[in-house]
Amino acid sequence: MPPLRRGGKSELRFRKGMLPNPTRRQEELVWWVLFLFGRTPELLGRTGALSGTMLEGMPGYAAPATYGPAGGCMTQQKTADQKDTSMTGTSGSGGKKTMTGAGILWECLEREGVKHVFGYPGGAILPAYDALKHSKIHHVLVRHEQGATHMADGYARASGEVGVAVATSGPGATNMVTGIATAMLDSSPIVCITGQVGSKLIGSDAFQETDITGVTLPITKHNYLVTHASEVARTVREAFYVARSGRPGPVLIDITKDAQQSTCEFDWEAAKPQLPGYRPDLSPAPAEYAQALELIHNSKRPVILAGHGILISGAMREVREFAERAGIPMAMTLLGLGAFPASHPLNLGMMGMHGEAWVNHMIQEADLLLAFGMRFDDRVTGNLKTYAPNAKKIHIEIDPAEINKNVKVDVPLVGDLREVLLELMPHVESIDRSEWLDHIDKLKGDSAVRDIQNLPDSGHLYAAHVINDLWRQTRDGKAIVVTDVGQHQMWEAQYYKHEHPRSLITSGGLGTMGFALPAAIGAKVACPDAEVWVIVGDGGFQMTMCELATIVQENLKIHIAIINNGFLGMVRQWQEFFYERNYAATPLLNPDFARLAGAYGIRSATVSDRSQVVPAVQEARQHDGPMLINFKVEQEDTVYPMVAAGAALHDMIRRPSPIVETAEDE
Ligand SMILES: Cc1cc2nc3c(=O)[nH]c(=O)nc-3n(C[C@H](O)[C@H](O)[C@H](O)COP(=O)(O)OP(=O)(O)OC[C@H]3O[C@@H](n4cnc5c(N)ncnc54)[C@H](O)[C@@H]3O)c2cc1C
Ligand SMILES: Cc1ncc(C[n+]2csc(CCOP(=O)(O)OP(=O)(O)O)c2C)c(N)n1
Ligand SMILES: [Mg+2]
Repeated sequence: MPPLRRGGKSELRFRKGMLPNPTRRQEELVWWVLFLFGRTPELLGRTGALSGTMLEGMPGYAAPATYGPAGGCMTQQKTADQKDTSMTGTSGSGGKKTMTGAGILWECLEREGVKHVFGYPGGAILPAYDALKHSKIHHVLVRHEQGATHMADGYARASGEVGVAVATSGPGATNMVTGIATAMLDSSPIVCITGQVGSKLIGSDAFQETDITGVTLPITKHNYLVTHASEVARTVREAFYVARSGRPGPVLIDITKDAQQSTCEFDWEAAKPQLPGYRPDLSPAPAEYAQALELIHNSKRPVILAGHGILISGAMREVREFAERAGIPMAMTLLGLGAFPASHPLNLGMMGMHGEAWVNHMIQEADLLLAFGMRFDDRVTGNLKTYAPNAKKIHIEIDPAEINKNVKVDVPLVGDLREVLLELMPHVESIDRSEWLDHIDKLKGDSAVRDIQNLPDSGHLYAAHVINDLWRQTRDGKAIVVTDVGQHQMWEAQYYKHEHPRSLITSGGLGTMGFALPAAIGAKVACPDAEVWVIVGDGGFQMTMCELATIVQENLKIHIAIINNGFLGMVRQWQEFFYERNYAATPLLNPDFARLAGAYGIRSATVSDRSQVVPAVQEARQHDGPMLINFKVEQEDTVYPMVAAGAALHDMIRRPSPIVETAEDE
């Protein structure tokens, strides 16, 4: 057996180390015992149900939920176990034939349902690239390996399927690190394949040798070093299984050059994943359901905290039914936006650092919080000591390592959200909560909130206006908006009303500048018929703008809105509030973005007046190709409200201007 590096180990270290929970400790002990005496039951930390075939028939195994595209635009990827094997080439599903490791790699990817990969070649991965000529898979040549990982990530978030990125060893592999960490923090299923130097050279500081499994140990759900062709098939099958099941996440497969070049007998059936210890069947105990129901029925001021797990679980319908039946209003995390229609009367908007003021107040006043597939990120809770002090907490979560990690909960329901809600639903009583809902309405009305239509522009162009106008223009369809990180990202969350699942793709946990442009390419490749908009800052755009060439090469109709404020705006805002306006290293000297686009053959426009916003957006939509719009917006504008780091959730910095509006901005 080749040496294996287990991401699971690091998860135990990082995730469980934070948990003073005795069951976590027991799990850790079990893990070490098994590690010493056999194969590691890795992934105890970032667990969740391993779906698929390998545990079927095992005593106590309950088939996990089918996580599908969950509102995505494609049909679910199917493994060869599920699909017609006639498409899989000469070997058939049960047949054996002698193949190179490189050939097996592409064959297995095809059998896993992969249609597109994003990659960049180099010496150690050349055998794989050579074998690509026999594959039906479409390879998208990127301009930087970070872009490949974000594209795979965008592909996964748009479609609900596994995205694949490929790179060579050494610098190719290390360039992937940011994209892998981005996917890890947001539970996005990607598989990254890297070439590695020949197995005999490992450890010799060979040309372009990097211990990429070591480097990515803490930022992958799992990773593998493959040193023999005979391990390729099993590893690829396991990697997909791990990436897409339970709590999704990135998996890296590092394959030595000789493993790609040498041959072995390929046997798909024999390569079935075998992962004892990876727990697919976590579900709450009946007593926990009963406790949860009691809390729900006794609550007078409940709030649902709706997170990304709704989209991952595909639980949109169940969440809606639950909220409507129980009459419970819903606050959204940034990554949950779109999981519940923005226009639904029970949808109150985003919570947290830049969430709606009334939403944060409601959370602080609530007597019950129901966390649905969200992980109480610090951007969401503010100071934990003062967080929702009067509320009991129910946490429905697939990863037990998230329970009690940040916020101590009264009732944990560990399992797939959709499955858990289906169990709960028949027992949920309809309760009149009009008093609580009326109170929230008042809170909303009395708040000094944004009414973007009334915000005077006095000849200036505000980012909020641009984004709100963009929403008005595109709301007729099901546009996918991919944002970068910064002020524009928060304004997008506030002023673009997401009605549909997977219509917002953004880097939340790692907050990776440079994410948007490549992630949008991935989304467009996954959903070729969708209207795809990039909303990106002038700073973040310059981090991955080389991928404009990829857009042109692939002939992708992607619309790019640069919110050009001449600053690293979000950092400038922190300097404004907390560093006495010392704008150290935040003003940007920018190129002429429109001319830059022109150099790539991309149509472009520059807009600095509000009256030009709608015509430019319309032109982009009508144009038969990509278009970049450089929106030159107000330079020193601020995102409100803001919960300062370490402040209580209700202690928000509010807009100082006298503009007092209503929440109605239609
Ligand atoms: C500049 C900036 C500002 C930000 N400000 C805000 C803000 O004001 N408000 C805000 O909300 N966010 C904000 N964020 C984002 C924030 O950092 C987090 O990324 C976000 O809050 C995480 O949302 P989440 O917990 O829903 O998603 P994730 O972090 O993706 O967590 C999803 C959870 O669901 C669980 N899960 C997955 N699958 C299932 C399943 N099938 N069943 C049950 N559970 C499942 C996972 O295990 C995980 O615990 C900001 C980010 C940036 C970069
Ligand atoms: C790769 C990376 N480096 C640094 C940061 C820290 N950071 C967060 S927001 C921000 C400014 C973003 O500027 P810009 O892209 O122009 O967007 P704006 O905030 O102006 O809308 C910076 C530097 C980050 N999130 N990611
Ligand atoms: Mg900027």
